[in-house]
Amino acid sequence: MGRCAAVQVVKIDEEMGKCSGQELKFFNFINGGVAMAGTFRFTFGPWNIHEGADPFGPEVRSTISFNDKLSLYKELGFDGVQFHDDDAVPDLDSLSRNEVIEQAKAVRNTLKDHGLEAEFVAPRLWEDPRTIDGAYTANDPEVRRYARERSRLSLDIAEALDTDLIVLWLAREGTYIRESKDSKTATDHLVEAINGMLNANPDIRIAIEPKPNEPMDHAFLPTTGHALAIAALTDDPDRVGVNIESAHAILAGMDPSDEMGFALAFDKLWSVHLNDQNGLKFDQDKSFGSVDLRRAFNQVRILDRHDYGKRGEWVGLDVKAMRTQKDAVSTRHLSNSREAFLALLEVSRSLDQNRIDELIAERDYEALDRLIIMALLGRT
Ligand code: XUL
Ligand code: MN
Repeated sequence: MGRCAAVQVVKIDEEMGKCSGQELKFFNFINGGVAMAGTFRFTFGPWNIHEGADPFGPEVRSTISFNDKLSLYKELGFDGVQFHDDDAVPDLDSLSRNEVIEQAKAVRNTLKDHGLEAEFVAPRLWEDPRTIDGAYTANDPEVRRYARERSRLSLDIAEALDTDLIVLWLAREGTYIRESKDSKTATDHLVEAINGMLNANPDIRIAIEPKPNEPMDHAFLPTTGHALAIAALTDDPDRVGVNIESAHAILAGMDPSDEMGFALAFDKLWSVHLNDQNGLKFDQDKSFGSVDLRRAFNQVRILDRHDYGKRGEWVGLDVKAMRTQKDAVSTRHLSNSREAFLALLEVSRSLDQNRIDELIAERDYEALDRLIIMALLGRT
């Protein structure tokens, strides 16, 4: 990309930041397809705008109500909302099934008022005192029953919100010490729980979000491979796929773009949680591209090259603002992550694929390496 082209891209990105959805498609059309970002639609969850508490200190920013958060989505460039079950229906354990459905329908109407759609609903099975030792894989059968019942309410909420996608982040399905649970039995319990959901509603799809650790020492489904393998054991494997989070893949020692490519080969990449992670430590949920731009570039590139989004898949973010961020600028991590995605998309689409193919044929990977680095630096 020459200097003028780089300037043009910056201008386009500035303009694109003000549009979304249809507007972007039109924008791309009148710009001769230069930006070509219209096929990607972005989501985040209300938990991604937060008060900044960490395990060692209290909240540092004031709370923004759910409705106020919804009114921020469009101006940040987002068209869709990710939900935990109780983001949509707070205190759902104390409500009847009909009350849960009614409240979820009211949320759907609010979404419509804001011009937003729901991407998925994820049962939050890790906060209730009953699930201290796991939910679907708890040793106590009463706890397993509670987890399965609560999950079925998530299906009702998803239906009321007009989405067919359930995300399962299996937070406490693992062990602190190896001897506390039997991993063969735990896998059977997970299959049983997933089957319960698949059979309760023939229209829903389940995307497992693998993560190797945190809060558990060892999780039972740590990688994309585990998630896709367990799908094959269920009553309807075609309805079980994955949501791949960049940071979770990195924590498992995997390259996120390779995990995505693997899931794409199975037609099972139904959602992504883009973010970044600085090595093997706590799950950081840093802004997309903030640690390793090339790793972020390769995620964008694999998604774009294989038409992710063309069948309605959303580009989801799961990013946290730094604790140091003041109230007035506490949503910048969201717009910055989206902007980084679009800028990397632009870099990827500007590459000379014939030249790349030649270098691959010549096996001159040093030259290919340079070509990618220079493109990321805005130099050709
Ligand atoms: C946890 C995590 C969750 C899920 C949604 O690490 O990523 O936010 O994405 O339940
Ligand atoms: Mn996530």
